[in-house]
Amino acid sequence: MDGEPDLYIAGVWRHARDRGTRDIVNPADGSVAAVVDEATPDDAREAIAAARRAFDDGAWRATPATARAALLDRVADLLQRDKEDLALLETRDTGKTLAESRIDIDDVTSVFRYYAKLVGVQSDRVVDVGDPAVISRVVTEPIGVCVLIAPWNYPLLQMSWKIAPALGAGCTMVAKPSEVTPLSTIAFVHLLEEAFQEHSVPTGVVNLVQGSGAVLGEALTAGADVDFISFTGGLATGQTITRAAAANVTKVAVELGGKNPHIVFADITDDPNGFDAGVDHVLTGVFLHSGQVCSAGTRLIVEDSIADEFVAAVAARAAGITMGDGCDPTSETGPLVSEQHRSKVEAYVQLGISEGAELITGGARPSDPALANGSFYLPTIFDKCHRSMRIVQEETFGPILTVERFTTEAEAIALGNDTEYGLAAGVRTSDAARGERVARALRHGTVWLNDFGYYTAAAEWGGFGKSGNGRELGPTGLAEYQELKHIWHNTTPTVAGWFKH
Ligand code: TXE
Repeated sequence: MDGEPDLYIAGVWRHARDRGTRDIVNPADGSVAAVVDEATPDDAREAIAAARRAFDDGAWRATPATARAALLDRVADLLQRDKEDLALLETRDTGKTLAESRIDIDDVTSVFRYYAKLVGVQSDRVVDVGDPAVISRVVTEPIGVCVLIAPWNYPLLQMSWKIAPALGAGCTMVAKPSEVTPLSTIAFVHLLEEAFQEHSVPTGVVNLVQGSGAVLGEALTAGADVDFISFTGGLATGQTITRAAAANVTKVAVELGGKNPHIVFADITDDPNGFDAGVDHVLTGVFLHSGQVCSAGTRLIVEDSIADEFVAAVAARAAGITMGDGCDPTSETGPLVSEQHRSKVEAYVQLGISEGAELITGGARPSDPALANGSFYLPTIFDKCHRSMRIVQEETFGPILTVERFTTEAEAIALGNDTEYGLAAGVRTSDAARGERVARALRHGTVWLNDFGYYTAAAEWGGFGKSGNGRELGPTGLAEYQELKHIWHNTTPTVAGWFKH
C-alpha cells in the first residue's frame, strides 16, 4: 500500500513484476484511499507455484491438527488486537459504516475461533468391514493448493470463510481479494505473517495477489497445479471460473448471490409486535449496506390484505434512512462501492420504471450536496411488481426493494421459489406450523423465520440453483478443503485363492 509492496509470494512481500499499481477509491467521497500493487498473470503463476511447493513439501500438511488449531486461535487474538485498524480500512474501501465494519471483524474472529475448535477435535471414522483382521478407516487429508477469490461487499469476512478452514485443513493457498477492495486483506496477511512466525508455519502456505479478475483469472483457475477453487462473486464470473476449472477437473465451490424473497403473511398482526418487527426486518434486510449483500431480501412478497399498510410503513422508514460517510457515527448507511456499480443500479431503476413498476420512494441520488462526491443512492421501493419483470428476477445488488402481492400460501411459496437463484429467504407469520411448512417448501440455502439476515459460523451457508454449489461455514465448510481417504489395513494377510494356478 502506498509504495510498500503488497504481493505476498513464497513468504516475501514484493511489487508486481511490471510495477503496475491501482488506485483504490473511497466511495464516500471519490478520494484515492490507497495505491496498491496490481499483479500480472506471471505473478499469479508464481504464487500458485509457491503454494504448490509448500504443499508438496509436506511439512505443513503433516502439522498436527492441534497445532493448526492453536494457530487459528492466535489469528483470532490478533484480529481483535487490530480490530479498529482493520475496520477503518474496510470502511474506507467499501463505504460501509464503521459500526458494520466492526461487526465484520468480530465475525471474522468468530470464524477463526470456530474452526480452531472444529479442527482440534476432528477424528477419523472407523468402519467395520466384518473381518476382525482388517482395520478400515476413513481419514481426512487436506485437498491441496486452493485458490480463494473474494468479492468486494464483505472483503475480509468472505475471505475468512475460505482462509480459516483452508488453514485448518492443512491446505496451502493463493488468496485474491476483489481489486476494488483489497486493503483489509493486505493488512490481514501482514497479521497472518506475524502469527505464522510465532507458530513456525512453513513459507508459502499463504500467498496473496491482487488485481483484475479478468486479467489474473486464467492463471489462477485454469492450471493443473490447483486442487480447489473457492469463489464468491457474480453469476457470470462463477460460470467462467467453473468452465476454466473443468479442463483439469478441478473441484470448485461457488457462491453467486441471490434474489431473495421475504414473504410476509397477514397473520403477523396476531402478534402485538409482529407488524412493526416485520417492517423493521424487511427494511434492514434490503437496505443494510445499501443492498450490496448476497442474501439481501430484495423481493417483498406480502399478503394482499395488509400489503398497502405494510408497504407504506416500510417506505416511510426507508425515506428516513440517514446516508453519509461510513466514518461519521450518525450515518446509518454508506455509499455504493463504486461509481461503476452505482451506474448499474441506476440502470436497473430505469428498467423498473420502463417495465411498469410503480416507484414509491427513492429512485435518485440524494440531493444533499455533502454527498455529491460519493457513490450514494437513495433507498428505492417499487410497488406493483410482477414475477415476469427483470427487476424482480435479476440481482441488482443495490438498495432496491420490489413488492409483489399474494392471497394464498401456495401462491406465496410459488413466488418465493420463482427465481433462478436460491440463496436465502425470509418468512414472517404468527402461525408456527405454517412457518415450518413454508420454510421446508422454499428452495433456498437459508430460511429465516420471523427474522432476517443472521448467520453463524457453525451453520452451513450456500445456495440452491444458480446461487452456487458447495457450502461455506459449519463442518461442511471445512470438508470442502479435505479429501477423504479410505485406508484398508489387513493385519493378518492370508492367501485368498481366487485364481487356482
Ligand atoms: O463481481 P465479480 P463484480 C454480484 C452482484 C454484482 C455482480 C458483479 O450482482 O453486481 O456480481 O460484480 C474476481 N477469474 N456479486 O463484477 O467480477 C474479481 O476480481 C477469476 C455477488 O464485482 O464476480 C473479484 O475478486 N476471478 C456477490 C471476484 O471475482 C475473477 C458479491 C468477484 O468479482 C474473474 C459480489 C475471472 N475471470 C458481486 N473475473 C456475492 N455472491 O455476494 C472476476 N474475478
